[in-house]
Amino acid sequence: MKIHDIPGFPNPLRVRIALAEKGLSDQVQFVKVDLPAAENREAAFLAKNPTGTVPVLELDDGLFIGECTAITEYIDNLDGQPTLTGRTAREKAVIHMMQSRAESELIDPIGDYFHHATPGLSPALQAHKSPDWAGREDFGRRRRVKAEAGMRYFDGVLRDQPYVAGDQFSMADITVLEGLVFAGFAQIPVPAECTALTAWRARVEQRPSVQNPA
Ligand SMILES: N[C@@H](CCC(=O)N[C@@H](CS)C(=O)NCC(=O)O)C(=O)O
Repeated sequence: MKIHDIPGFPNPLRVRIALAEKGLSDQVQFVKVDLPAAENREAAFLAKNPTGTVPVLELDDGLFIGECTAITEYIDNLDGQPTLTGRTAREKAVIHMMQSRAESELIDPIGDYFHHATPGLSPALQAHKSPDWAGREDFGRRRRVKAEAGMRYFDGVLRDQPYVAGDQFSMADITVLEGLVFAGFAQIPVPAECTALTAWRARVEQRPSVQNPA
């Protein structure tokens, strides 16, 4: 299988950490997509993923799968022994609930802030981000406020349990972690009072998969 992405970026890292967790790092061929040059907005890439985002998984039969959650589900279930996405109906439901919150309350609003209220990645890519929309900076700032509220929400969660979805590390932890990494790029600090979130981050950053992603 192939993964179309760019190394070191937060959403690609979500899948690269999952691959390392599953011991599948050497099963994948990576194809670099030049985001600063807006290659992801060209027709050839949009044919693979109409949303124009990376990562994209390409299976050997030619099927393209976008979205980190879907890609993680695929790689986690390849060996029939999922460790990141839940085994029972209950585990799956809770992990997907927290994964969805990690996206809607944290990593997605941070991305919106980055692209709408800062210079973003490059002029070439920014040209695709609603340049004529007068309210874009205000939108970006509101998304930052939402992301900061998301940090406080996850801090509260982690005061009561060791991992984002309960007692076990899961894909929701990977998403919150990369949300915080993205916040660093976007220069959104974690509020000082979020001590449980900061302590959890220090702990999960010690995992071999985070230290050495695919
Ligand atoms: N919901 C998507 C988000 C992917 C995403 O936003 N990726 C960023 C890189 S970190 C991207 O491709 N940005 C390019 C753009 O927005 O044009 C997923 O889960 O895969």
